[in-house]
Amino acid sequence: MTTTIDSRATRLGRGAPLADLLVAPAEPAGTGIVHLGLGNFHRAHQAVYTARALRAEPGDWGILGVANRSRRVVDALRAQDHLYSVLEISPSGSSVTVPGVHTGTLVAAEDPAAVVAALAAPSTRIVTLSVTEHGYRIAPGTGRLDLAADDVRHDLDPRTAGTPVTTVGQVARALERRALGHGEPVTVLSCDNLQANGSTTRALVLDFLTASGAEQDVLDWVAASVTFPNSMVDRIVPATTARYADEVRRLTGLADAAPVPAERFTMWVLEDRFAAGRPAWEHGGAVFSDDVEAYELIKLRLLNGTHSLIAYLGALDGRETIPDARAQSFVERAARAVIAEEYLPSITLPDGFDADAYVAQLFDRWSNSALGHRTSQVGSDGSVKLPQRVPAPALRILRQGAVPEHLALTVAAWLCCVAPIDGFDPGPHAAAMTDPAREHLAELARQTRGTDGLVEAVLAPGGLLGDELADHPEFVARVAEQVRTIVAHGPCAAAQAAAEA
Ligand code: CS2
Repeated sequence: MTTTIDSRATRLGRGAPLADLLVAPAEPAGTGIVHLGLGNFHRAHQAVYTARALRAEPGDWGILGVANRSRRVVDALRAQDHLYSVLEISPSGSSVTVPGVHTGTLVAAEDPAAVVAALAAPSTRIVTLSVTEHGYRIAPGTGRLDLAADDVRHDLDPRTAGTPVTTVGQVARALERRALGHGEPVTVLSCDNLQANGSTTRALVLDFLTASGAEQDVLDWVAASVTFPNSMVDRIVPATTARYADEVRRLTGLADAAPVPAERFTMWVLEDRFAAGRPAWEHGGAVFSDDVEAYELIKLRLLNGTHSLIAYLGALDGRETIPDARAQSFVERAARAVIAEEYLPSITLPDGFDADAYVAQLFDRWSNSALGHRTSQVGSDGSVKLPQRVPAPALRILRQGAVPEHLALTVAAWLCCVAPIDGFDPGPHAAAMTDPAREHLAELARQTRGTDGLVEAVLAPGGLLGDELADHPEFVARVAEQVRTIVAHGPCAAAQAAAEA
């Protein structure tokens, strides 16, 4: 018989299976965290660390989860007393746990005023974010807030100050309210794959406050009472499909409308700079360190950057999943080359860091075929992911007088997947990739002539990948050449050309 995964209070007492699955046995005493971005990543990462922290040290660190637009997860969670399962999938088998740390949910698009009120409440001591790279509205190339974006302009307008729709707008308006009201300190903790994610978030919030004409008192209060720790987050978490719910039901007998699949591996390294306390996340395995930057670069480049290359080459080769893509020998060779020759030399590794072991573990993680992580998921949003992954290591090599062949291949393969190229069909997995720049790329393709024109426009100053790659015509030419090779001969030939260059 299948029981719905709900009502911790009643089922616990009856010895239902849920009791054995719950990570945090008692309901959190109160809500100390408001989280923006109620996606799968948050629910399989921070929520699990928080549950383990609460099991070790109970406290009022329940999480109010805010979804940006979609009601789907919120409706499901509300119907299940905010309980859901995390299905850990490894090649040797799967297991289920139930974090049980969410105390409520909101949908930002439906009630932005309630989101600002929650962020501004004195009981909120930490604001966490996992809103993806796109969620920060960083202007291409500048690293600053995109003050020209329609939704940012909406949020800056004094007439709509109470109902901001962007993440930065919501956080900034709430901080302003805290500053002018009770003044309780708070921590804003980004859990996204951005370089220096805490410092970047702080800069974006300050850009917003300055552009909105915030009083100097507010800026002074933010400087004194709000911290923005940097953090490196890591766990591969695919999108949910029906087969995961079936698996949870098979393993536990529980019906869960919002399960989250995840690999077993998980890692969190963060700076211990919290303005108003924090859960004892170290009990969940989080590492507090002053050297977060090195871990961020290792993760963003070795894992995320290479992931992008695997996803684009794989999709162009007709592969639906990352493990299937990675299993193609030309993809594996390209992935190993981009790591060894282009990403690793760009990072000063922390003392004692075992790069060989880390890389071996990456290839194991990418081989997890039971997880079924899609190339179209990793390949989505390349226009906002690649700026975090590619330009800095590419420029380093270009300045030494060489061409980063596999980074050029990464950019070329991305363009082949998401930019319209005359007479070229990139296949169904590329077609399934979403990217906020698809329309812009189509416009550039209309305005320019041929592959060279398109690549030049994409890499031009003020373009999607920053200002500086355009100073290196040899890079621009190589990307264009690789686009032509992919179109004429396929991704394997392009990878071969990169290896032989
Ligand atoms: C991936 C990441 O989709 C992507 O761009 O590279 O989501 C990756 O799976 C996570 O960052 C792993 O921690």
